[in-house]
Amino acid sequence: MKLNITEIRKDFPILERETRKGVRVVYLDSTATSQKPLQVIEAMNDYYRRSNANIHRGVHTLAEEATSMYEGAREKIARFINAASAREIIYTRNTTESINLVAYSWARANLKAGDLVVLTEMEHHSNLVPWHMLQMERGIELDFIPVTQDGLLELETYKSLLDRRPKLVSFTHMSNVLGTINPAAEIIRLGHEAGAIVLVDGAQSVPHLQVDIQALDADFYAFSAHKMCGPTGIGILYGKTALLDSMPPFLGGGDMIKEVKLRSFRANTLPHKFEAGTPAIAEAIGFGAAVDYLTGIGMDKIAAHEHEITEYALERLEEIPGVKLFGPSADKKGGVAAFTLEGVHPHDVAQILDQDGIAVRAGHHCAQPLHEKFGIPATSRASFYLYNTKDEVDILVNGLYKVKEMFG
Ligand code: 7TS
Repeated sequence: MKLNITEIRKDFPILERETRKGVRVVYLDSTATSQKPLQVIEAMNDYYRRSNANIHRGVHTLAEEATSMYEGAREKIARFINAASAREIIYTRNTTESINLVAYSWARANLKAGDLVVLTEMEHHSNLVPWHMLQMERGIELDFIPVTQDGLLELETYKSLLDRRPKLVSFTHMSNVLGTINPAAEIIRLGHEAGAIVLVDGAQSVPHLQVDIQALDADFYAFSAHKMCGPTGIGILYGKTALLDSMPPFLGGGDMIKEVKLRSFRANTLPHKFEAGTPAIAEAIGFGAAVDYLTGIGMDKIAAHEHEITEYALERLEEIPGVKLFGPSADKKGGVAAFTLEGVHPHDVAQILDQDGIAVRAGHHCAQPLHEKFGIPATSRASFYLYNTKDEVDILVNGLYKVKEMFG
């Protein structure tokens, strides 16, 4: 069964928007953030209209309702990634904060000078800078799984890095530039065999692939709602119960405590231990609605649709003289097409496409070291989600021919 794209597009009112008179938006930037369906927008509105109250602290009806909606969303998210328990689902602000939580809490309690952390050359800055900061503070060592010219990880080099017994391996499940879907289960298994804890940056994978966290056996897994039809301002850190239990709190304040004395405190149980202060309640509820929405459609169908669009897009883009694509072939990647157009700066490409309503991103996409590896400062990037169509790919391709004409 295929996706019913006409029906799906009706759920996203923004896709009808004109960016200028007579020019409808062609949104090809879901890797940066996805659009939001009415079901999510309305769930958040309903909460503010009917049930708004602070959570975990009131006995009145509204507070109980808000708490149950907030915790209900956590249960949905736990089921969505097949976590063993909702206690393993920590609300954060986004993937970036989730990774920082691991760096500040787990890593500062467990890593000392000289300890090795293995990352990859295709990481988003969110999975680089927290480790740079720890390197400066603690003197930990960093090393990197190299990326091949085809945009794949060099697993043989990974195996030799593991001989050095890293304490932590942290890698992206899917690259936000190359689109590469990394063999996460294998990377995790090998990491565990070498005695490492493994953290996965799932910002691009959870929105597009069926992720089964227990089958993957990741120790930590980070993702953001806003890339999967949910609101901004909320993300998840998944962690195995035993690990999270053993970790010191991250931020201190209300809600994360069991008891406070003038000179001491006792931390709350999971997951509240890591959720200090009034959280993003409406956003959590919106996140739950996003998970319902994606589940209702079916992650397998979404992945199949994206694959079809990506295959078509790569084929069509390749036909354009002067276009150079980055990353592996469609069978090894998700819905991302990063490219350069000979003789035209990626920013100019994006700006000219914008005149026809086509939204693509240009720049280093927060993966500067990866661009450096390929010897370029920037790329233009089109990315696809469940609501994109082949017609939109055609509009992009026509737009690129126009760019070429303008630049002679
Ligand atoms: N990790 C990966 C692989 C990402 O693609 C992103 C965001 C992040 C981490 C950070 O997510 P955040 O929700 O904490 O901001 N990637 C992009 C992008 O490709 N364009 O804009 C944001």
